[in-house]
Amino acid sequence: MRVFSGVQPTGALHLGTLIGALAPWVREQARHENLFCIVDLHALTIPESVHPDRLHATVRDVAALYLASGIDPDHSTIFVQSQVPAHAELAWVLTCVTPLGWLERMTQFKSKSGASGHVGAGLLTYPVLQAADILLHDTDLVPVGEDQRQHVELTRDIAQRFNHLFGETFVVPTAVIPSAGARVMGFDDPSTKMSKSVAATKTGHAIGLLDPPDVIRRTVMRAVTDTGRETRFDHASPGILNLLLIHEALSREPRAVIEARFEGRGYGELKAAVADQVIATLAPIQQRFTELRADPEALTRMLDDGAERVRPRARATMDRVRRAVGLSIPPSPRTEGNGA
Ligand code: AQP
Repeated sequence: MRVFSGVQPTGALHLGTLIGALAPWVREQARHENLFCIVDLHALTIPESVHPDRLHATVRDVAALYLASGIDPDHSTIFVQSQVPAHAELAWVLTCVTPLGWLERMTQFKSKSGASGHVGAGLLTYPVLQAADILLHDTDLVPVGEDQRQHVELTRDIAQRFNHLFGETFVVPTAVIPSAGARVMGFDDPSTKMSKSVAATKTGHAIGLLDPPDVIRRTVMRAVTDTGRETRFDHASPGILNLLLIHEALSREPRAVIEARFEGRGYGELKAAVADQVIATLAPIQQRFTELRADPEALTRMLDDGAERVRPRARATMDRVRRAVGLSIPPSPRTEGNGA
């Protein structure tokens, strides 16, 4: 099976990104052929939040966090989306076959366009770029957090519509959502998904993967909860359930074991245990990140190499797409010297 997934370099990666995406990628990577992308074109979707002087460094930091979290470059290819221009080329073709109503229905578009002062067209169409990211590489499986399920469903719809209009061209991919921790909520508000953009403006919302232990402990201890003592998964209030789910995702213990541990204890004990667990999980990641970051050239070389490895398949898919819709096929890069 070929796996594709990615993260936007839009800010500090948080515990939700680790539990919902990076950790499941690492757990499954030996079983599949994996492509893990840093989707920097997506980072332009809200231009007001782009920092041109920092984007490049953020991309490298995300690459270092992939490696530090356990992505093994011998099993998995890591590359930067904008280094493979076929992603943008395919996105245009797919935009032309995507009905406007499908995009207007996306819940992320609705929530982000409501929060943004002015709405760029990219905010509406970026799920099509995401579809192109996935379909370009003949992806079978897309491991993502729950918030991305709708976008992978859209990708399937776009692939099927294209195949119907122009003949079998794309593999129709399947979303893989983790059974534990698919939607980590904000510590300040357990009704909102933990997200980078909220974390950038509110303290106490998220735990960044590079946060020091004292910040982690403070954030967890101040997590919004109710005033009761209920620590069973099925009966807990949203704030406590969020802590229990984080505990479950990090410890990989059965729910019954976790419930027995905290039965009849106060919320303080649960919070302290979760804080300890998050600190212990992040410590080796942070140490490895610091080592990797000390050699930015090595990270750049790895990313260049990753883009080189994925270009031939990207080119083959684009040749298939061009043939299907009747566009001419450009000459081979071997004779012309230009990549896909
Ligand atoms: N809170 C979360 N719980 C579980 N999984 C999550 N993911 C993100 N937040 C959570 C998963 O992480 C992967 C990468 O996401 P992304 O950073 O590319 O985009 P996003 O989902 O839009 O993340 P944010 O933090 O909300 O970023 P902003 O604020 O920039 O939009 C995906 O698999 C996602 O499901």
